[in-house]
Amino acid sequence: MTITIALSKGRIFEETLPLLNAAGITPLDDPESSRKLILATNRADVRLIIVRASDVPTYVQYGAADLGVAGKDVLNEHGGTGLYQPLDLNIARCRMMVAVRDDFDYESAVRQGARLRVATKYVQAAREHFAAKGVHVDLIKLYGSMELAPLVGLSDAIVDLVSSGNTLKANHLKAVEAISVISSRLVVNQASLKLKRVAIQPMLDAFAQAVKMSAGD
Ligand code: PRT
Ligand code: MG
Repeated sequence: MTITIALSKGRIFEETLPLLNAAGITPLDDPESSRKLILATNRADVRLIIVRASDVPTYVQYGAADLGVAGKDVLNEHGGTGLYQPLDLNIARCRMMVAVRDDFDYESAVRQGARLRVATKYVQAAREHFAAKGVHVDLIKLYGSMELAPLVGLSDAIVDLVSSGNTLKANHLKAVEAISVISSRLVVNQASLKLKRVAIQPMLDAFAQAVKMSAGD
């Protein structure tokens, strides 16, 4: 019985490593230097697959991976169909925010009931946020580099993730609203959890224990 875990390169892989170690799993390759998309681990029955961050829920939903780690942002856009989400791993933390150009008066635009053009990768989250506020928006779907959109007149505002705030600052943008706090979740294929419970449950327990330890209690 092989267990396949889907991860994305970069911060998710790096911040999941200590949790994998706590569960006795060590990858035999580094995805940053290896071109392999399937990584063996010290355990013959556990392998990792490296996919785009936004593709993690899809691999797990269809059972191509049994487990995965995905940001709440990604899970919200995906919808979560077929996924069991037992654990907030409390990693890759950031905030989803509305941002505009430094010189844009967002408050008065909202107060005047202006129709705002909002560029974002997070169309679902943006739609929900502005609908709840009663603000009319035209959403423009982008796949990255949202920060550019207000600078070249594509949009009035963006909805993006912010951690240090340096990217906004470097592009003369300011955050004007917080939408939600984001962290990454463990996701599990619902059928895998039933059929491979003997192998998966100890991993879930080890992850939960490691998360608890890193929270300092
Ligand atoms: O890069 P790719 O298009 O493949 O996908 P991705 O950008 O979704 O993947 P990745 O690895 O960059 O992010 C994976 C997950 O990390 C996201 O789904 C989030 O849940 C989480 N995360 C945490 C972040 C950030 N912090 C973050 N700061 N994801 C992206 N960013 C970006 C943000 O979009 C902005 O462009 O970093 C920039 C802002 O950072 P600061 O530090 O300048 O504020
Ligand atoms: Mg990225």
